[in-house]
Amino acid sequence: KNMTDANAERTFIAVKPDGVQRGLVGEIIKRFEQRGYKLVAGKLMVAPKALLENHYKDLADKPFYSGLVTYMASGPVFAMVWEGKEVVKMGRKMLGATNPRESAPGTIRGDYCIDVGRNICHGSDAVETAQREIALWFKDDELCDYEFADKKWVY
Ligand code: RTP
Repeated sequence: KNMTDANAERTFIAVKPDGVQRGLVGEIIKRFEQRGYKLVAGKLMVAPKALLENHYKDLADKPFYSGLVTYMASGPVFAMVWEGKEVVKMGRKMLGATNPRESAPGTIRGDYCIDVGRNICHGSDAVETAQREIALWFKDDELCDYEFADKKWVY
């Protein structure tokens, strides 16, 4: 592979059930594609409760935890893995603050939502978290290793 380790950083991004319901899957994919990041995995799935409980295990003692798991299990989510330089940090920046009313306009949440309990997307908060979440949501053979065929089909 002709890539430095830094350029091969990966993050887990998910369009939550409200984002899927509102038809925002394409918009969210589009922003990461246009920024220049590489999609290495993606699937639409209704997440099993056990998966969500594991995903959010650090929030188990929060008052909003059970509502959060119910919300996340309420319909399909679109789970993705994106790759590229500092994609974990940049992904969080592109999503905006957790509370959409504190998300800057121009960010995904800042442009499309209002309530923290319906904030349409998830992004890993650190490289180690990303590795844990990717392993939780995807099997190894669901991750695509490929290079962009730069300038082969477009001029
Ligand atoms: P995410 O994991 O979804 O990217 O969000 P985050 O790291 O920015 O925020 P975190 O504190 O880990 O919270 C996870 C999700 O829980 C919901 N939440 N509800 N006060 C509330 O009702 C409340 N606070 C958080 C949000 O959906 C948040 O994204």
